[in-house]
Amino acid sequence: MSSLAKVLIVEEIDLPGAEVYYIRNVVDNPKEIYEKLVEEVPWKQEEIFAYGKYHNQPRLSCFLGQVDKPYSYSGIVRIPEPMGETITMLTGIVQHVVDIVKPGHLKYTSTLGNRYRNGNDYIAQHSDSEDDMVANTMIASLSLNQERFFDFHDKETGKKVLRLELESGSLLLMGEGSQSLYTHGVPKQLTKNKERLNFTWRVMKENNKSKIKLDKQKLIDKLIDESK
Ligand SMILES: O=C(O)CCC(=O)C(=O)O
Repeated sequence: MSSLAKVLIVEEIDLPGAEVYYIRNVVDNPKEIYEKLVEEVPWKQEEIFAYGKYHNQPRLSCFLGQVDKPYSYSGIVRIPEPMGETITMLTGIVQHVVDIVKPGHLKYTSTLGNRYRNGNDYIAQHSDSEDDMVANTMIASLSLNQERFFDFHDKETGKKVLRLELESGSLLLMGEGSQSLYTHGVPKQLTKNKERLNFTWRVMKENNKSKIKLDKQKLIDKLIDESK
């Protein structure tokens, strides 16, 4: 069982117009947690819809949380699966840290997990859909095992303005301004060949089904397949 690290230093990241914090060593046993989550989480190779066709995402992923709050992005819709024991425990820790940094913050409903199998896996520059999330809530991003670069690009100029290296056991909090002014992404890093897990906790809106862009037959097939 994990516990919250005893001393937390909240580093304010200098990104003009955006509220971003970085906190190292939020959990005291990241390696053990990583190993549990590789086993416990229903990792999937998802497809995204881009340039008129479906492509495999360059990583594995999962979406866990409250079942009435699906999440749609990149032409796909994710129906949440239940949080297992370890993610439920981590949700408590993440919520606790966020309650300290941002008193009165809403309760997290969901977490999106990404599993980067090696340095070839990545997530392209993007910003997370604010329409699907409750306004003025923070995305809380926990990294486990392999450290990887995490880049912010200015949306207006398209230029890279900040590179962080997210360490195992660290939590990055992205608040107001971080999605509207910047994109973020984890580039390929061929020298970093250990596996990395990342979970981003979000406060999702009550019912965002109207945003579903996936074509209906694909969604029906997916639901039938998942219920087998
Ligand atoms: O892996 C990461 O650190 C970032 C993940 C991310 O940007 C996302 O899930 O939207």
